[in-house]
Amino acid sequence: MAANAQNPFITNQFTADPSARVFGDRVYVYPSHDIPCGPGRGRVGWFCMEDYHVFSSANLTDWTDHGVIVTQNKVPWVKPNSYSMWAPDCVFRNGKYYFYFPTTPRDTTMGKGFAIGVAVADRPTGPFVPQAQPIAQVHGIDPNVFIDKDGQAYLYWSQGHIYGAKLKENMLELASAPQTLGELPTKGLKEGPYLFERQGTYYLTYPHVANKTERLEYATSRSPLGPFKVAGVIMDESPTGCWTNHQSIAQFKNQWYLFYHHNDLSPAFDKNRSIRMDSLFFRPDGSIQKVTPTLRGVGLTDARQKIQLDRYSRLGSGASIAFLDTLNKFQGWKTVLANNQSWVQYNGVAFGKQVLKTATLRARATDAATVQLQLDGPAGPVVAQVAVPKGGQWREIKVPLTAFKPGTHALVAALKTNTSVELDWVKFE
Ligand code: FUB
Repeated sequence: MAANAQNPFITNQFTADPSARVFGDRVYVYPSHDIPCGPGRGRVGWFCMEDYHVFSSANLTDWTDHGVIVTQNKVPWVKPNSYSMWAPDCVFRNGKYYFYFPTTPRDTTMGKGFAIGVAVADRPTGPFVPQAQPIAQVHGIDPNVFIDKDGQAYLYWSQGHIYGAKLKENMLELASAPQTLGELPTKGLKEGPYLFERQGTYYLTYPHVANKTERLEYATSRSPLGPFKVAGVIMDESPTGCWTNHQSIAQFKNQWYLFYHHNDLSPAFDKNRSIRMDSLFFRPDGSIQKVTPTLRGVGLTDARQKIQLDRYSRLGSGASIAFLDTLNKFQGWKTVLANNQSWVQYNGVAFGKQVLKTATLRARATDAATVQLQLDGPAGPVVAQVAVPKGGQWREIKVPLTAFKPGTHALVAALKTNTSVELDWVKFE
């Protein structure tokens, strides 16, 4: 499968809490939409979310933003300007799409905290029509809906514990009393339930604070409401301290994927997050192999596209990553090579069979620099040599390829002069 969803894979806005669903031949991702708080908009230092977008892709490479599907002040029961549209989910049943979202109700007699609402649409991208009232008897956040093979639907949510209940056929009301899903860790916050079934095993996945910040864990059962047995860790805590993580797991074209989030575009404030995806694998006994987060993401990158080296697979000594524009982080990143030992490697570049003749590198250097493009690792064959002129401006420098090797290769950009250089992207034609 050819795909190159580098991480984070949505970079036009902040996104979090991705719920990925396969509807037909596309993957739809329903995330939360973080925005910076401001005067009269949310609470300083906290989550601020006023609406939801949906994104979709047929190849995990090209993502379409379908725009806003639900917004706080158009939901009749929501407290106006509460900016608390937290982690959602969406499922398909009997020709309709049901979008579940937690937020703050206007009616305080419902109790403190969050309620969970539903909006219904004929298409996965909406228009979604919100119900007049939230789901009765449900207080909490992070709704997740699972429909079992026998057609019974279940709603899961969190509020200190993780809860589950059967849903009625109408998908709008509970069909059984909420039940606490026990046998999960009792110490440390648990939230964000996401349940799926594979080969008769029900996997309940959830973020849990086992130490300082959330890591992704899972428990398994032979039935949707348990009893569950804690089974392991899917992803360790963020190495850079992003306090939350939030997952969904989906199979698309015979490959399983973990969707999660990190604060890539807002390293100094972890309530402005960005969604990511990486491949996920099961061991023969059904257990989940721990996923190491990557910048490279999933699938192959076509050599003719702009290859964003800063979403690297490996970095040599003296190589580092920085924002292209620290005042507008949505512009993305650059790779900085500091000396003649520095290199960056980007795996999974699909060169195809048709001979490519040139490489174009977007780069800049204060003093003249020479960059070699190599295949298959820092000791691999050189396919192009790029002279980056001095001057410090960004330039797109096109050079002939000295060799062409068909197929899929790791691409390396290595600095060969003792001057520093900054690289944005490279592409082949
Ligand atoms: O996005 C707001 C909250 O942060 C979610 O509801 C939690 O799961 C955590 O990711």
